[in-house]
Amino acid sequence: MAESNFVDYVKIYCRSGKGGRGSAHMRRSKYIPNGGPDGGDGGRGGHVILRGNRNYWTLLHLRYQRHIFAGNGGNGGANRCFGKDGDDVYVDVPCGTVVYNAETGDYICDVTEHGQEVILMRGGRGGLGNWHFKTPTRQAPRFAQPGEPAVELTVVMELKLLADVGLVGFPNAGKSTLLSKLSAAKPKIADYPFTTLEPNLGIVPYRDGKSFVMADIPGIIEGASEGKGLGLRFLRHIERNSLLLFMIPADTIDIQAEFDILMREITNFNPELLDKRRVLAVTKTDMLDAELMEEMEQHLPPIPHVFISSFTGQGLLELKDLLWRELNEESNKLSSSVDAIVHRNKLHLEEELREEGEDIDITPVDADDEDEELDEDFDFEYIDDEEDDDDGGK
Ligand SMILES: Nc1nc2c(ncn2[C@@H]2O[C@H](COP(=O)(O)OP(=O)(O)OP(=O)(O)O)[C@@H](O)[C@H]2O)c(=O)[nH]1
Ligand SMILES: [Mg+2]
Repeated sequence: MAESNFVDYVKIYCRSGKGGRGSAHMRRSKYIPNGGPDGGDGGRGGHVILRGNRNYWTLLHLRYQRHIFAGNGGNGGANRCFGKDGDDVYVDVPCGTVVYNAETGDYICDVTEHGQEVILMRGGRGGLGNWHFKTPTRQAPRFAQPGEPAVELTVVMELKLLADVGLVGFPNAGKSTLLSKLSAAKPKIADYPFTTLEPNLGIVPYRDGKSFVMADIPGIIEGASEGKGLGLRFLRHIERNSLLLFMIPADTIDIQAEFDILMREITNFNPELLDKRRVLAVTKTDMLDAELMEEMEQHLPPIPHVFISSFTGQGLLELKDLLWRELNEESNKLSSSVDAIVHRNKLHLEEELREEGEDIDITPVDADDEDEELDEDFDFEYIDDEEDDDDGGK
């Protein structure tokens, strides 16, 4: 899926800025020969900050950005001059981005709202200048604090779509057709399995100007949680939905069995998904008559259900009512479920990388390269050996 514009996975090497050094300058002017220490503090290193931006829908803009560096803090100067703070780097990400440590797979943070800012990596603090260290008995400290080092880390950013309703079903169940009927989205529809290769979102208008968001993800087959079909790649997009709408065609021989397979796959993927509300839609009912429907009703799984047909429009209003009712159950608000969601650590990271062909080697750029250059203009007066240790403490 190399050419696809739907990018929901990127790996980036990030580094915050290091703190500037404090200055160890001694004041000397024409008529003040021993002016005492007047070295200023170093500036703070720049942070790497993630910012939620609702104008982005995918991580496409970060696809070819392999490195993100924040600016280093400036060194302190004579006359108690502070060093300049390093430039912060803002990384705009779509709402719903989750960040993991690429080496250990640990969950780091989560950006869910427009304008939300999360400091991914803090810049190092600047060092204190020598005038902080003067005491009555040590009037000329010829040392200052170095700045804190930068933090570097390779992170994986994953997009988990923020939708209210997630459509879950086997390929060809009619998921995309339903989305195209209920919303203005225009997903590809065809009578072969795996028509949908990447998730589609649609806004479903409801009464009185209200609306909710529906996500159509590629079909799930038995073994999907182990990587069959399109695998678990897209299952994460239903992790955040507050409600799962199961879709099973009316011509299925054993609806209960299909439902069980779908349940098994999503629970294998993430057991937390069991806590979500579930609704069943029996689709394509234009192929059934009323008698058959009644008979079928007795063998359905024990969750709220509707019979729908995207072709005739039968049951669609009823479905919207049911979805709206379920969405507004107090226990089921999207906001609360976003907070409550537990993002599993990415234990399966390696496999996933291989599967996605994303394992491009990101060589960390050596932070030490610039050190010499910075040290040159540093007005540090080296302390005589017999004097205090350079420990910077009071
Ligand atoms: N008779 C009938 N056919 C339907 C209905 N809804 C969808 N179909 C047909 O079912 C086939 C599959 O529909 P899609 O919407 O592409 O199914 P999907 O679940 O999105 O499938 P994948 O994207 O492959 O997972 C298409 O040929 C549709 O025309 C319906 O209500 N009645
Ligand atoms: Mg589809």
